[in-house]
Amino acid sequence: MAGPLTSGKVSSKVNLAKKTFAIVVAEWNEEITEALYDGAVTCLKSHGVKKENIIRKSVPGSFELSLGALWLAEEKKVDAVICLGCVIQGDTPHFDYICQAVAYGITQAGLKTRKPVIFGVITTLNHQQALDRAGGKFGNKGEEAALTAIKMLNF
Ligand code: RBF
Repeated sequence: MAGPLTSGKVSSKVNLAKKTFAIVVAEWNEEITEALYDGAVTCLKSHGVKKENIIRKSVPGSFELSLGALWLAEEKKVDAVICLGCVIQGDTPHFDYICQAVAYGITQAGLKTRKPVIFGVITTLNHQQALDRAGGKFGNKGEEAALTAIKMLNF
């Protein structure tokens, strides 16, 4: 079984106590996205990020993550944005449209603002696969997203 791609701790050259992170959380599949959020916050704090320097905002669904991320990334005080969502395949093609749109939109938010905007969106065929990636047997993708933000600030 493959383990999480990135987890645990990294050593940071930049002083993370002085960095501000914004986390955008989609409300759809909130049992999953809240677990991703917990993983992200735990990871940031364990790397020395201050509680008061973690901003949390919610959006209705993953489709709205892009605009939420862009608004936050445009704020001067925000150093990196982490987008958390969970899109589960349904019986309609909505899945593909949402996944494609959110991947493109999150990329654009990063390129436009020249700040790390991290794709922490789980896209799965079913609920169990999502659970497995939100603190289950494949780790926590929220934690991985936070670690990725830290790594990009160290680029
Ligand atoms: N948002 C998610 O974050 N995850 C989903 O699995 C999800 N499934 C959706 C399925 C359908 C049929 C529709 C219409 C929306 C879904 N959304 C989902 C919500 C979407 O991201 C967005 O909030 C709404 O389409 C409003 O723009």
